[in-house]
Amino acid sequence: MITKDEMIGLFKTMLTIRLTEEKIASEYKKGYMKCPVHLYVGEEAVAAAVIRLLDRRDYVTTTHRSHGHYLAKGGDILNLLKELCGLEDGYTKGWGGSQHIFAPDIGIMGTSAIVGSGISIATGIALGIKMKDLNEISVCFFGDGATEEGYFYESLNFASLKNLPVLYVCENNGLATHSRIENRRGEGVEIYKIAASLGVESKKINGNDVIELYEVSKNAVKYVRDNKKPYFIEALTYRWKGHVSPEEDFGERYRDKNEIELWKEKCPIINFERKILNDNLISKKELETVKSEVYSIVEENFIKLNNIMQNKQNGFVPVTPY
Ligand SMILES: Cc1ncc(C[n+]2csc(CCOP(=O)(O)OP(=O)(O)O)c2C)c(N)n1
Ligand SMILES: [Mg+2]
Repeated sequence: MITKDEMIGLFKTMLTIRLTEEKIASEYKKGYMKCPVHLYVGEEAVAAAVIRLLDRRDYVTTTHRSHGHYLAKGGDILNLLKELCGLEDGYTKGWGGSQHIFAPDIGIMGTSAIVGSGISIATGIALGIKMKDLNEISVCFFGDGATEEGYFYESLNFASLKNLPVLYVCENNGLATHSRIENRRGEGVEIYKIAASLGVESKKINGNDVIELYEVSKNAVKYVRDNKKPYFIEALTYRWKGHVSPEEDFGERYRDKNEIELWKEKCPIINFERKILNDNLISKKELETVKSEVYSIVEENFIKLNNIMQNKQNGFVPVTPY
């Protein structure tokens, strides 16, 4: 049973990610942000639920679509924005940009644009944890496309063989750039079953239902930590925005607007909000207070960024001229 504090925490994290991502999308046209952005809008429940169950010392690796994981792990909003602008005081001193955030102080051990690479890094971290006999766990987020890379098979096989404390979280949005999963995998092939065939305990769940995610992840995190063995979660979800664009991209022959609209009805945040209000787990007033708190925090960070960038306007050159 989920407590009220946990519920509010999940809501705050999902909303922080959503508002930050939407604001990045709307500010992008100002031209301050110098790197490509792969936005996480629509998939927030996965990062919020899994990462809330981790300790600060636990390790996370993620992908080109990493802002949500970074924010859920406690990453500072302004530092992320500075990184997107190529500023020297961003998390990777402006060199990494959106796709290469590295924040070891909060356990973000690297995000990478090389699809699938985080899976092997997380597995290596888990091997290190085991060799040092530590109690941390290694958690790895990646997309369905990454499961088609060699890293996936080699890493899961190794983690299974060596009993490594690693939680693999596949965010299956059914898309890899503009390629649909049904055009990439044989009929009836299920990703979580591939993991199981390699000897890794695995489960497929609704990645838009934050409560189901939280409950399954709670067991998974405990399983990995207590047994020092790998676990695999396949979370079914969907990205609303373009693969690498602040805009929605439909009509590119890989999906139509109707499909995005159908998934919007399954919005993880709105549905969670509806549920907790209907079940009287929180009052409307209390929820409004939480919302305006999150809204103000996100807004304040963008105001700070705009001030910084306006002061730099004359002759500003980002560290990495993308
Ligand atoms: C090794 C490698 N191959 C191809 C690419 C180009 N690429 C970038 S993102 C991407 C799709 C990844 O899809 P998925 O893993 O499902 O993540 P999603 O974008 O859906 O979150 C591809 C093919 C790459 N960056 N690295
Ligand atoms: Mg995908």
